[in-house]
Amino acid sequence: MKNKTSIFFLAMAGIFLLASSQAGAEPAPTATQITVYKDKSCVCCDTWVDHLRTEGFEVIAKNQTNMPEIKANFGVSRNLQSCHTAIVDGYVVEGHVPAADIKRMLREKPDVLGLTAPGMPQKSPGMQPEGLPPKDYDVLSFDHKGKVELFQRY
Ligand SMILES: [Cu+2]
Repeated sequence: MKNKTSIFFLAMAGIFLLASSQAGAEPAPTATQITVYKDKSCVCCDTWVDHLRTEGFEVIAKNQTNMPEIKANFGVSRNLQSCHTAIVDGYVVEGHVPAADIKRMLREKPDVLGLTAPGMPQKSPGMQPEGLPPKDYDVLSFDHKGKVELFQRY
């Protein structure tokens, strides 16, 4: 009789431990997927991809030979262009836009085509060592009608 009781309590303790460990385990957050189109020889594009991965994005990098065509198809006009062009959740991200701005856009869901950092800002993620703060450039939003607005000033 004594033996049966202790087995019962051991089993109960086991169930309790199992239940509490499951309650404490939070589901792993799913990483936001972003597809980056870039030229194979673009080094700063690869460094920007690394920046996105460091910031928790799941990056699908695709080497292309027709970047001007891709930019045109996504509605990135000439004056807004940079090196790589990315697509995340239906938005376009052109050039060295910091991950923080992409996350903010995905949170706020503005009515725009996307974000761009035109040209090749020297003090931007992908252009300077990872972890240094972005500086001396603007991230712009743009829509399909050609309306361009300041999204973030660095
Ligand atoms: Cu670049």
